[in-house]
Amino acid sequence: PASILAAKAKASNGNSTTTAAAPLTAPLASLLGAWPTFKFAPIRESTVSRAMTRRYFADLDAYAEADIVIVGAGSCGLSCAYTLGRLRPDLRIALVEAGVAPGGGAWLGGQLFSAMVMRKPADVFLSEVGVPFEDEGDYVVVKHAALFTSTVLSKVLAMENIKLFNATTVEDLITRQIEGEEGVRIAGVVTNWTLVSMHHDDQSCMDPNTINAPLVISTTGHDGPFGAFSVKRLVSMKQLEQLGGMRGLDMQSAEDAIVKNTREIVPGLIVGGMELSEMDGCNRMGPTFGAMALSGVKAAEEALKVFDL
Ligand code: AHZ
Repeated sequence: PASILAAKAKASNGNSTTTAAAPLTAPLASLLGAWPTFKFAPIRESTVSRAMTRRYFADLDAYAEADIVIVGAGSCGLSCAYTLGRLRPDLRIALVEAGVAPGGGAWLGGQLFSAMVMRKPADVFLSEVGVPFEDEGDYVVVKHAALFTSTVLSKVLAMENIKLFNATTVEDLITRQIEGEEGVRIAGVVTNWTLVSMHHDDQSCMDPNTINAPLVISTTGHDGPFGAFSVKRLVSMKQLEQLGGMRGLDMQSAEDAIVKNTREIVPGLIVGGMELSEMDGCNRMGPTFGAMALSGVKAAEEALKVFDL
């Protein structure tokens, strides 16, 4: 029945495609036409509550001590998580994202347009994760930015050693004094539900939670309601004198600079993606995403170097 439905759909819209119809798997196909006798398996409401909360609290417990925390699950943070997760399935990686929907600005290619542009050689990352693209010579085009984001996201979420804590904001950094030196080492993050973080001005004392980790990778994007979080905090805690401030748009130079400068800023804190433009005073690149993917890859490489992992 499934292949008949697919064939009918093709016939009715009149569009001819070269893609062959793919039959549904037998268990799903067996539902088609069987709705009159259809019934879900039984369940009690508390079972659903426990199925969710038991797992979430087990994750909170396990990830209270992580190996790496990635702050921000935009295009850079997700690319970094993918690379680390592939190379080191033994590391426990917490990915903390303020939004309910991970992906940052990478659900659209630019303005409200769908297609996402990546300059070569960032196409190697698309091939690695299995995102199809059109080759236009020096650059490639993914038909919808959401295809990039959802594909990388699905790979990251499927990795056993990565937990995404979305709707969770990093409110502060955990610091340790380095013995005999002036500076601090970053030793984890301070978290809160994003909805709580947004109400610190009108509700009193809603204390946060913490994740200890020897390494934090911050990819919170350029300044905005949530962006450039870690580098701004480094200034307010006097670990950095001032930020360079993101410069105007220069596609040609901006992407190389972001990838090359992706690095450990203070001990225990690597910064990548557009957060780095605020730190270093780099140009923005606007709607071309290759640097975000490859800055994520470089941040992963730097992370493994820092800890000699
Ligand atoms: O919600 C933010 C977004 O998903 C998240 N984030 C920010 N602050 C956070 C905090 N705790 C937890 N304190 C936080 N999460 O970080 C993510 C940043 O994603 P993004 O897409 O904004 O940044 P990116 O550096 O990955 O990609 C930038 C894409 C841009 S901006 C740009 C330009 O303006 O010219 N060009 C490109 C390609």
